[in-house]
Amino acid sequence: MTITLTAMKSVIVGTSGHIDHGKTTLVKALTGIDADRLEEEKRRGITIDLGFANLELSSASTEKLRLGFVDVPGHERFVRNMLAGVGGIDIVLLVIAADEGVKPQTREHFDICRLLSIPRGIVVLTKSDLVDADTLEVVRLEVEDFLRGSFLDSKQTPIVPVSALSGTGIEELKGELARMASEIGSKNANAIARLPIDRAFVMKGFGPVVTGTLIAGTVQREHELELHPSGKRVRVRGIQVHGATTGQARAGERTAINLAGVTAEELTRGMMLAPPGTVQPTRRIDVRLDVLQNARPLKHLSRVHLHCFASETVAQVRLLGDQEIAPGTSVLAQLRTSEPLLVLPGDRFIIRQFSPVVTIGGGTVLDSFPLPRNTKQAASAENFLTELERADLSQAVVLRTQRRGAAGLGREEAVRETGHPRQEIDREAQALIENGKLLAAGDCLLAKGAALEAARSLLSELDRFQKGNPLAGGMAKETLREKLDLQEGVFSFLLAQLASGKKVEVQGEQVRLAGRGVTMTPDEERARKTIEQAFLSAGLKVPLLKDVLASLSIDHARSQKIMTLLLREGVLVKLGDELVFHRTALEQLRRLVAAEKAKTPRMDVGRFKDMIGVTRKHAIPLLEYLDRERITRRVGDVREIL
Ligand SMILES: Nc1nc2c(ncn2[C@@H]2O[C@H](COP(=O)(O)OP(=O)(O)OP(=O)(O)O)[C@@H](O)[C@H]2O)c(=O)[nH]1
Ligand SMILES: [Mg+2]
Repeated sequence: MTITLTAMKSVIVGTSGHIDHGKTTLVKALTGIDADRLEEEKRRGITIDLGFANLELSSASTEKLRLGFVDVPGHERFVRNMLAGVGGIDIVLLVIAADEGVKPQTREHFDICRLLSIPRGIVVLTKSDLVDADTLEVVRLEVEDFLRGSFLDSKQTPIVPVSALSGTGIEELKGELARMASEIGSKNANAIARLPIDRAFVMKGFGPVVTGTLIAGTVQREHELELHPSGKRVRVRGIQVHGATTGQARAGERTAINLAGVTAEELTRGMMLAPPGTVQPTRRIDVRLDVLQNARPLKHLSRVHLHCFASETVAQVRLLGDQEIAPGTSVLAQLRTSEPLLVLPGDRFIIRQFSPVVTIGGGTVLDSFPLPRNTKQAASAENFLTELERADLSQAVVLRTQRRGAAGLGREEAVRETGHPRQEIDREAQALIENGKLLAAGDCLLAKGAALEAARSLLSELDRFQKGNPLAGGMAKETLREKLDLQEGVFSFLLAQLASGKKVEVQGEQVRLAGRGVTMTPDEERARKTIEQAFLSAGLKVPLLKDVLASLSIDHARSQKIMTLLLREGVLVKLGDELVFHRTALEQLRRLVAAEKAKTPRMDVGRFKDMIGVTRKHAIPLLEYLDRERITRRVGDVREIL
């Protein structure tokens, strides 16, 4: 026997429409499932919260289709619940009762679907049994008129009259659903997984369970996920897709996850699950904002309710330029939310008036990590967003790198900002580096212009320092980096570039302009010779450093610098606070001690003193020096010559 595994395509269908127009009844007629699961819903005969059902269909090409239904409430007071379910749906069933026609929540739900860019839908005229053929025709014309020019224009999408009572039209509707569902392309299962939680509850014997429509990526059993916005790490203990246990859920599936590592109290609707350490919630979002034709003008600093997928929060609207947005227009704006929110570029959202609460607009997330800006920078932010709006991933990476200037864009930041997985970012970055559009500075991406500018500042900073400190012979790398306020990776990259271009010379921890070492005046040069000579001729019986310096004709600060230079070059060696030796003297000492080994391999301090003729005060530091240099080794009170 051979087993053929038929790939099942999952498609999410959401209902929409005015209260009592027959949404829940329609879902039941299609699936056999009553989506009203709350006792109160049954008692009052209305839907209050989201309901779920599923149905398997075969398309004309016998492809297996699994339809997950999200049934929403029509009551105007429960639009917020409707909003929690409508994000992530593939097909909307706009339900309009034939005996009532277009009503307020028909309009509001339709506006919401449009603003969320729900890609396709079917208009269902329910309760067709309650009207005669002429009335049905009139309603159909009214509905066609209402939807003209929209994504539900009757030229591209069917209007199906049904009666749940008699069953008329139900099979036809299933046929339309199957046809439409089979046209939907498969979703990207490799994207960063995101599950907006629309329900959280405890299942006896299992613990906390969350449900939602997996809007992107794949979730696997036993994997770790991060709960946003709390940042809590949780483990996937079990997964169900459409009520069946499975090892993984993929984008587009109605998913229930049994979680470990979290209590039910820590879970609520509106939270989002994603792979750990990839994406992050934010409170500032730059968006394209559309205000509905029938809304009031939306003023700068207005407070609104913001809905995105299952989440809901209050946000302040900050306009970039104008003082208000006229109805029926669209502008770029920033939303500052009162709660942190996990959103990514391209996500759609809805805004509702603060009070009275009605839907007034919506839009698209462009940038969930805008850089801080003042009013003067608003214009450049507007340019950035306008370009970003049209950009593909590669262009977005370039734009986001450019705006970071010399700070560069870390790859993890690129993941967080774009919402694309690291692999994709690396692939785009590689191509951009290869074709010369961006530079790789360690883990950072750097725009060419920014790199050139930073290199220029580096050289001029170095030049300024070296001019001011001619005896320093260069600048400490770390000081220069801090001065320029550059990240480690970017700084080392620039130094390496400038060094290979023979613009600078790096020596240990020091950097200097190429060919620009120490420059000395004639009296400094003389002082240097004097110091060196003083120690050279003294051998091991060295004079006090302060006496040598006092004998010079130059000021203390300059003589100190010359000392530093001599020490750095290794001409002089410092063995104590005031104790300095010439390199040659120490070399002679090493030879002397090594030769001494033939006579006797051990010596105490006394013998060492006699051997080289110095006081105990000098003998000890010299012996310690020899220990460090591994010429001798201390064993108790004596030194063993190695
Ligand atoms: N005659 C007739 N009655 C219907 C039909 N469909 C629904 N109804 C009735 O209309 C009433 C409302 O139906 P629901 O399915 O609860 O309406 P709903 O759109 O889900 O309502 P909310 O969820 O509260 O917005 C119920 O009494 C149904 O029996 C139909 O095709 N024909
Ligand atoms: Mg209902």
